[in-house]
Amino acid sequence: MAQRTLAMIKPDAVSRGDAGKILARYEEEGFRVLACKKTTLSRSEAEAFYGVHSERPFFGDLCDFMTSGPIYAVALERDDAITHLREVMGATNPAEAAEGTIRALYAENIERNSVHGSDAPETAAEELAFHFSGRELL
Ligand code: FUP
Repeated sequence: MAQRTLAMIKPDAVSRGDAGKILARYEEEGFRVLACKKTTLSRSEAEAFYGVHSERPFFGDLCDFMTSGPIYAVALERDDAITHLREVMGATNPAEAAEGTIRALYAENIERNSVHGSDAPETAAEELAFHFSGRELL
């Protein structure tokens, strides 16, 4: 059954000029791009988006990185979208990411890891609503 998920193409990938290649990969993997916007997160937006990690030692650096330049927020739809996107992204740390995954191909390190993908139906719904209004996702 068709399912929606939220991807972000992070500042490292956008600044290198890899965003188009990553969007093409999503389409090659059978995702429909429901909505896509280039935007720059404010500090408070980054802190809210990654709020689950607020007590972790990397939280400050992660928010610095995520506000360091533009990102693409991308709403994707496909059968089994959440699990499939996580597979296509690869492990959080690109040194551990399987060959051919987006992070293996593009990511620099565990922080500058090029892409985000929602990890569960509840977070996908929250993260889609974080970036897009209901009428942008019709
Ligand atoms: P993922 O779901 O693969 O994006 O990974 P997590 O939710 O565990 O982590 C969210 C983001 O925090 C990662 F994309 C990068 C950052 N992070 C670090 O910078 N250092 C770490 O040790 C773990 C995560």
